[in-house]
Amino acid sequence: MDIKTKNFHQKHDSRGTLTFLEGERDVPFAIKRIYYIYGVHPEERRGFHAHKRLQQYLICVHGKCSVMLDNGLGQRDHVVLEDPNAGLYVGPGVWCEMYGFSADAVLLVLASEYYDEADYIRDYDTFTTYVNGGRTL
Ligand code: T46
Repeated sequence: MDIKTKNFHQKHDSRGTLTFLEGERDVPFAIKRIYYIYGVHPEERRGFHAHKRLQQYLICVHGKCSVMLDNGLGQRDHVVLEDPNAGLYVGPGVWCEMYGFSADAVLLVLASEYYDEADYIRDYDTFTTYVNGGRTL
């Protein structure tokens, strides 16, 4: 499955901590878009889609949330995001569901492409057909 977790650079001093990352250096793409998700009810789930081309880094910069990742070929993973210094890379062709948001969670996402609804696969059966080679979408 095309996912990985990574810790970014941190600078600590008496004033606190600064984390930084650079496009095409710390993340493997030029960052074209940033969005963030917050105010999610703890019982709510989001996502339920995969992307055809989009690469993303998910960083929970405050609070906590979890991500379920599925490659459509029988492999599933769950990743807890609760460290503002840690990112989860999600490549194309990975079904993604976010859940378990704490009330104070802020999920920051760095994306390799501008928003394009045509890049989303929002139906799970269509997704499994897609990753199994039925790429006639
Ligand atoms: C993803 C996960 C991690 C825009 O107009 N522009 C944007 O850049 C984005 C991200 C969304 N939207 C619109 C599309 C929908 O009308 O905002 C609305 C909510 O988006 P969506 O239901 O796709 O949100 P999530 O939380 O289910 O998924 C989002 C991203 O869309 C998706 O790419 O990988 O976060």
